[in-house]
This record gives sequence, structure tokens and C-alpha cells, in this order.
Amino acid sequence: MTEATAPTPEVLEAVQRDFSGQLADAGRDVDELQRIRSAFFGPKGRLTLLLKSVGQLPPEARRDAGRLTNEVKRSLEGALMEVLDATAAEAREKELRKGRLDLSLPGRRAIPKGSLHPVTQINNEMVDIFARMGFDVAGGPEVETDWHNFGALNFPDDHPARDMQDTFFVRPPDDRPAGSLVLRTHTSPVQIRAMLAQGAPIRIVAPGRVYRCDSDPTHSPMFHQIEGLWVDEGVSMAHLRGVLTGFINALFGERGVRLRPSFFPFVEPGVEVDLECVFCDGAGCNVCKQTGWMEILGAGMVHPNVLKSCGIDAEKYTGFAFGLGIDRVAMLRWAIDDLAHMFRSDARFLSQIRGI
Ligand code: 2U9
Repeated sequence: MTEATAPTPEVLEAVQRDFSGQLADAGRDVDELQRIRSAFFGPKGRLTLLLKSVGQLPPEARRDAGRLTNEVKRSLEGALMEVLDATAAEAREKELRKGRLDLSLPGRRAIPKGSLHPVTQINNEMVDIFARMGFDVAGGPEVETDWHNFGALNFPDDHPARDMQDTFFVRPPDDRPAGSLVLRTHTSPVQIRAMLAQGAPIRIVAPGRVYRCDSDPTHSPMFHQIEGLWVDEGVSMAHLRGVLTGFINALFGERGVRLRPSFFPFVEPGVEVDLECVFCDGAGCNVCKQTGWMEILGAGMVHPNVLKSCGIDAEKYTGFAFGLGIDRVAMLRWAIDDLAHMFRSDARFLSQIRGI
């Protein structure tokens, strides 16, 4: 509807009434409010046209009519903006309420915590025990020369460990006699390299992967060893017994330890070390085959030929060495009955072995 008449007070009053009625009917309907806005204040809006018509009035009437029309326009526009602002604020509040956090809801299930592999856990613990006794940690290659793996360790040329059946050959012996390469069968070559590089005195442990052609319920073609070596003036079997008893007590608690004579080409004399069975405390059970003892490691006084191979004066220096299978110790520690569990990567098994 357009105003045919000039903006007299009566006309403006009628426009005001009409506006107020429409505003009340519109409520919070944003589309309707926008329609009202353009109907009254848009380019062809009723108040816009009334303001324009002021120019057509006789000059003496223009000032009052202009002022009155502007006042009405400002007041109606203000009223409309108030409703529009309130409507927008309500809509915002509604949105915010939708996204509000409900702190009383139960929490999400925690992401399962990972853990170190049992072999890593035991390895770390063993390395810590030896580190506290002053041993350094050494490492070396897993592919070794025949000399570092066997020759320097006093293995005779015809020793059965050098057989194809026992050792993985990377470069077989017939390609280049004496130039064969093998996957190391023990970590002893690490100590050979350390003695060649550093000489004596030396006190190191060498943890790592080793390989043997063996696969059955108690043997895996790859397993983990930790070996140790202490060479200095006056090192004796008493030091060997003291260090290894201290190690076993730190790992398994105070329990009986015994040494039995044994033979390895790289030590003389050689011993096998037993500890009182961790399952029956020496009473005799199925695990220890009723003996009350379980074998845990091998050791001995380093053979003079081994010291000589590494350029160490065997008249001046003596030393002891030891070796043990880390996987086997982990199995004893947690009463694991099958070696295959160690290498299956089954999270259901691994998650049970946590924290020592
Ligand atoms: C050097 C000199 C001597 C390390 C030794 C053993 C005895 C031993 C076995 C335990 C279980 C291997 O993993 S296993 O099958 N090891 O019985 N190891 S003495 O003697 C050395 C090492 C390095 C230079």
C-alpha cells in the first residue's frame, strides 16, 4: 500500500499503528520481519515514500513534516531492529545449547596402553643390572665373517657348529675358502671386535639377535642373547661367581646358584650356571624335572687363544665371559610355556606381560 496523502500527523499515526500490528503478528519469524523491513523502509517502503513526498509540500509545511516523518521512521526502525536482534540472539543461544558439553556423561573408553615386548623388558632389566656393575654396552653386525664368529673364538675348523645344518651361511665356504659370511650364531663376535678395537682392560655386555638353523617348540631360528666379558689383570673364577650370583639375585631374588663343569671352545674352564627352580623353590617340580634346579647361563674363563687372537697378552690378562638366551629367561620369568608366543606378535598375549 502506498501513501496517497502527505505525511500529516494523522497519516503518520496510521502508519505507526499498522506497523505495530504487523510487528506483533510477525513474532520471531525472521522472513516476516524482513518483509516488514522492506515494506516500510525499503526503496519503495511507505516511510521512504512519505519522506520523499515532503519535498512536494509548500515550503512552510516542509520543516515540521520532515522532522515528524524522520522521528517516526527512526522510532519504528529502532523497534524493528530490537526485535531482529533479539531473534538473532535467541537463535544463537539455541545453537550454543545444542553443542554444549554434558560433563555428566560417562567418559569414552581409554585407548589401550601399549607395552614393551617381554624380550625388550627383560633385556633392559639385564642391561641395567650389568650397567650398575660397571659394564658398558656394545653392539655389532649380524652378518659376520667366519673368523669373527668362529675362528677367533677357538672353534676348530671341523667344529660341528660350522656345519650348514647349524649355521645360516650368507656366503657359503666353497665360494671363497675362509671368506665365508654367516648370520652370527652368538653375540661373541661383538666382544672380539671390542677387544680388537679397545684391548684390555675391558668390561662389556653385548645384547642382540642371533641365528641358528634350529626350529622346534623350544628353539627358534632367530633368538636373543646377552653375553658379557670382563678382562683385566687378576680376574678369576671368584669374580665370575660373584658377578653372576649378583646378577641372578637381582633378576630372580635371593636363591641358590650352582656352577657345574661344562665345555665351550672359547672358555677354559667352562661352566653351566643353575639357579634354584623359580617355580618350586628347589623342592622339585615338572618344570625343573624334579631336580630343584634350572639352567640359566653358560660361562667360563676366556680361553688364552681367544685373548691372543685379539692381540691381548694372555700372560698378563685373564678374563671371564658368559652368555644366556634372553627369550628363555623371559619364559622363566613369566612362566611362558611356548617359545612361539614370543614371536607371534599376538596383542592378546603381549598385553598380559607388563611391568616388571
Ligand atoms: C668371548 C669369549 C668368550 C661367552 C659364553 C656361553 C659360555 C654359553 C650359551 C647360553 C645359552 C649360548 O644362548 S645360548 O645358547 N652361551 O653357554 N657363552 S661362555 O663366551 C665368550 C664370549 C666372547 C670373546
